[in-house]
Amino acid sequence: MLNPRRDTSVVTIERFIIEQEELIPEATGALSGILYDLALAAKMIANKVRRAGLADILGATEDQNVQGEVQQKLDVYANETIIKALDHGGRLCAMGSEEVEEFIPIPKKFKQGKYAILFDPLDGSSNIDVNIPVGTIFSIVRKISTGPEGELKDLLQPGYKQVAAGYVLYGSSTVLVYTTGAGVHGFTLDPMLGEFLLHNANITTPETGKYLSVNNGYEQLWSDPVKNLMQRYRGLDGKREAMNGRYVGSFVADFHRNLCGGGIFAYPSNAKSPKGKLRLLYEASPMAFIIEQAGGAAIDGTNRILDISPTSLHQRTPLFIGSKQDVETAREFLNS
Ligand code: AFP
Repeated sequence: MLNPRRDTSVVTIERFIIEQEELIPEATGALSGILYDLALAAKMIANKVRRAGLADILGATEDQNVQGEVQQKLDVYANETIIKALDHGGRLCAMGSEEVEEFIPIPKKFKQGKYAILFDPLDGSSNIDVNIPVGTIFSIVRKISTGPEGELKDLLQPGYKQVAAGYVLYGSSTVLVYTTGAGVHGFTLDPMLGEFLLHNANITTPETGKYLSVNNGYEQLWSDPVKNLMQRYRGLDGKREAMNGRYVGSFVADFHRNLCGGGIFAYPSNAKSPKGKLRLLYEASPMAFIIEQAGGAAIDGTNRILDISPTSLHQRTPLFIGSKQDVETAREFLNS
């Protein structure tokens, strides 16, 4: 059967966002405006990433980010591009970036808006120099503070409060996937047109899948329940067929593959990193919103990621995210 959107029409992200907005009578267009601005920033970053080997933009800067990690030049470019694309539209009251320690206020010269945004400008950036896909992740919440300007508490909200979340994968093509709580929709950037075109409306993820994405290098640091869980996924306890190991080391790339093909991405706690590595607000929470909208699940081992109330901007969380049954297996092993 023909899919009317895919086969008989060309739907740009702008058109799709407008059509989605029209379904909500009270919508003011502010959220749509933020999504357009993000799509523009994504095109600019994609353009830079594509030219990474040509221009003088590979390699590290002299600085470290808030996580103590060396900042790549493209990290800095992506961070500044997103801030500049979003700060002046009158739609946001605050921003938080994985690359910036403190909360980022909206400059006083611009109007304050009713939303706040958190983003990881270039996730997986240690992979850039070797031409491996990287991504951008974003999460949008409503302003909850009552003063005229945004406050930290606007950013420190549990994931179930998100009104939109998405990611951009700068891979063999540039793909933008987002949800506003009404399904998960995927767009591919046509580089000739400079437009994101709808390629997959209402993406769903399989109930169980074949891909296992985990860094086995930490095995000796894992707890026994985590080791036993991985034995199960690898089919070594004879209770399931072995999953295929796939680990890029760019969360967005691993997540996107598993969203489409099914399976699980795991970054458990280990003896050296009791909270794992991934950041709750910049990585886990937005992807948890997306995976749940696609029919999957995300937990920290015990708790639903979307129910965790953050206490700081850069807090980390262990993460098990992907197909519902595969995440349920993690819950069983880690709580028995
Ligand atoms: P970078 O942005 O520093 O490359 O970190 C990427 C990341 O946060 C996430 O994208 C990966 O899944 C994860 O780290 C990889 O971490 P390990 O190297 O510890 O497996």
